[in-house]
Amino acid sequence: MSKQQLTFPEGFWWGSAWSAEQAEGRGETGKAETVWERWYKEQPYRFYQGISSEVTTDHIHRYKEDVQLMKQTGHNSFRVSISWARMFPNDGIGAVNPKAIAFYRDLFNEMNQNGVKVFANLYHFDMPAALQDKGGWESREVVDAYVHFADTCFKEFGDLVYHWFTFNEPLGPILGSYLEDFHYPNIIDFKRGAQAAFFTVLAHAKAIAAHKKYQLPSKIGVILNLSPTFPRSQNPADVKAAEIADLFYVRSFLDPMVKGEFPEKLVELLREYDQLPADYTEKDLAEIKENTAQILGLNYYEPRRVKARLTAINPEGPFLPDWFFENHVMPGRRMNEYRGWEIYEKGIHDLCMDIKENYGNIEAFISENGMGVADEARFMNETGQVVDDYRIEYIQDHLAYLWKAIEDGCNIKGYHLWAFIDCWSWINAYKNRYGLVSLDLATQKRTIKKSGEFYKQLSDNNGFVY
Ligand code: BGP
Repeated sequence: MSKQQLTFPEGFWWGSAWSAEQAEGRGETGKAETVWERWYKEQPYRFYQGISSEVTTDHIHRYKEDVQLMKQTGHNSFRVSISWARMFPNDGIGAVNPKAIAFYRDLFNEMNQNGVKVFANLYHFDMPAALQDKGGWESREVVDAYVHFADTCFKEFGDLVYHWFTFNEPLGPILGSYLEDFHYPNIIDFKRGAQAAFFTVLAHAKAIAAHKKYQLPSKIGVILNLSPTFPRSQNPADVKAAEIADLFYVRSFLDPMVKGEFPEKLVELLREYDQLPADYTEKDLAEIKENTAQILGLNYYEPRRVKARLTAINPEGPFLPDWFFENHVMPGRRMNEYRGWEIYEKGIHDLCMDIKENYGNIEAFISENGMGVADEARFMNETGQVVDDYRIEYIQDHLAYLWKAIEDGCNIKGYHLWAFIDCWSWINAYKNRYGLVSLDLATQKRTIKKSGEFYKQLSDNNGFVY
């Protein structure tokens, strides 16, 4: 096939993302303990090479240098998260921290002055530990504390932020905390997870209502991790398995947060197995219906492939979504061997088409997509630059399908890569490097990777030859 220039719509958002807990470091502003710091204290061995979130990319001290790096790698937009624990250092509630306000205002000003639009996310897995002790997302009191935090952010930073997001991947903490043991407090209990999920959706709606009050020019939405679901075959049992997996992992947050309604089939299924949350009111449902996302961030890494369950489950064991399906690995597919994820670039097109066809073609962008690689120093040349042609290829392959989605009428406004500079990641710490810029953890030296240079050209040309 002959090569062609793929040009994106004017004003397309080129950028990347990270989050407070993964990049800032503790700093001296004062900050409440987060669930990650708490968990690390209790079980440091759960974290790769015993590295905690306190040892990070030290963005809090180096943000001016980092904003210059954003510029040098072609960013016209960037997603940060605002740390709830830093804003409210007294256990996530009480008096707001003037030093935290000063830090974020400085950072956002610096970004704006350098042509980098601020995409601010309010929650990226970093619950203040004291609020987790009060029940975390299972507690209405914590929902109120979150809404107060959100309201404070709109008031303090509303003039500097381009777009707001209530949550990053709300499904993650529910899966990790209540079903799969990768997030504090590591409970296995679906029904409690359903309650926490319900209150997360309610918190999203209440934050949107608070944002409306300020009549800011920004939009507010949510960032969801959505893997298009595919059955192993067209056999009805496999198709049914895929439908159920899709309800649990895709529609569970997408429907209530974007359409204002929980999927009926999921509600019926949970009722049948007595797994519906106990605490919900008509007023909650009305608030959820009234306050939906105005913009949608799509995190896309891999497809979900499933088949009908072949092995029996233990009906005495805890209720889990995988009672209804088994994951399926399609033979012969390209994999990200470090993460165990299938690389399926067409999935980005499928996902965008789903949003176009089933969610009113709401304004959306790719808010995460990227390639984690272990021991990336292997790919350094003699000048110390990581020569990551594999990442450039990965980005191009996905962007070609994103471009096609736009051609097919999807309302896609931008692409943000995960991540900007190599940063700390939940239990994987610094195992898998994702950045456009590499980090020497010992010296904090940052070096633009080959992909960072590519990204600058991509953004300057608003496209690339493919
Ligand atoms: C997403 C999260 C990010 C980031 C990324 C990579 O789910 O929103 O915070 O961590 O995944 O994941 P990992 O670093 O575990 O490979």
